[in-house]
Amino acid sequence: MQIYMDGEFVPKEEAKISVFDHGLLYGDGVFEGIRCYAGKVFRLTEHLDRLYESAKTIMLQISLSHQEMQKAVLNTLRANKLKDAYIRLVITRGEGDLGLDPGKCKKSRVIIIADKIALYPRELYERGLEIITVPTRSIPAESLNPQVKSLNYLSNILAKIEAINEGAAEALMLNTEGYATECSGDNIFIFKRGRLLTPPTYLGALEGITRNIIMDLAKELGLEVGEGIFTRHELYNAEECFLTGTAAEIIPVVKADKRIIGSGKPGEVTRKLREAFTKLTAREGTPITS
Ligand code: PXG
Repeated sequence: MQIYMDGEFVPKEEAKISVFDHGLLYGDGVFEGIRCYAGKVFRLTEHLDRLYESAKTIMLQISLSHQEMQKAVLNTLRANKLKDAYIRLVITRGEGDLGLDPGKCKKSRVIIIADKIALYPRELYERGLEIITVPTRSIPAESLNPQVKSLNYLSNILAKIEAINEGAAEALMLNTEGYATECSGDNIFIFKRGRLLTPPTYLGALEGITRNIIMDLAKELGLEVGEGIFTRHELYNAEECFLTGTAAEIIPVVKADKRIIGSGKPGEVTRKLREAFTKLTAREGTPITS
C-alpha cells in the first residue's frame, strides 16, 4: 500500500509523522472520507469543498489547491491500483511544539490513504441494524460546529463505545435538549405516513453528502422529504429508519433502544432508496483515468 504524504508516495510501513504534529497532540486538523466505485470517484468536488471549508473555519492553510488535491486523490488510487476504494484525506496542522498555539506549526500536512472499508458486516444491510441512544450528547454547534470534520472525534468514539458496550452496532446521539442529531459516523432518517425526515444540521449533525443525495433521490421517487426535529418517541414509532454515510452507504435500522421499528425488517422505502443510490454511484463520478 502506497500512502500519499506531502507530494510523495511512501509504503504504509514508512508512512509516519512527527510526535510533535498538532494533529496527534491536539486532534488539530481536518479529514474527509470519499468512495470510489468501479474506477469513478463519487462526489469528489463536494467532498473537497467540504474539506476546504472545514480547514478555512479552523484557519488551517492547505498547501495544495483544490485542483492539485483532486489530482493527488486520483494519483493515490492509481498508485494503489484500486478501483473500488475508500479514500481518507487527513490534513494535520503540522509539526509544532508543546503548547496549543497553531502559529508554531509552520506547514500543514497532507496525507491520503486509499484502502477498503466495511463499516458494518454485509448481513446487517439485509437484516437491519440495532441502534441505541447513548449518554454522550452531540457537541453543540456553538462549541464546535459539526460541519467542521475535525480530527477530534472523541465524542463520537465515546458514543460508539457506549453502543458496543450495550451490544448495539451503532449509537444515536441526541443533543442537549434530547432531540436526535446523528449517529457516531452516519446521518439518520425516519419514515412515517409518507414523510421522510432527517434532523436539521443546526441541532448538531454533519451535513452529510450521502444525506443530501438521499433527500434528492427521495424527491425524485415522489416522497415528501425534509429536515425535521424528532425525539426518541418518533424514532420508536417510525415505520422505517435508516442511516446514511459515505462509509456506511445506506443501512436499514430495525431496532432502537430494544423497540422494534415498523415490521422489524428493512422497509420498502429504504430498499428503494438503496437501489436508487447504488444506481447513482454506478452512473456518476470522476474517472480515475481523467
Ligand atoms: N456524521 C458524521 C459524524 C460523520 O463523520 C457522516 C455523518 C456521513 O457524512 P457523509 O458526507 O459521508 O455522507 C459522517 C461521515 C472514517 C469515517 O473513518 C468517516 C465518517 C464516518 C465514519 C467513518 O473515515 N464520516
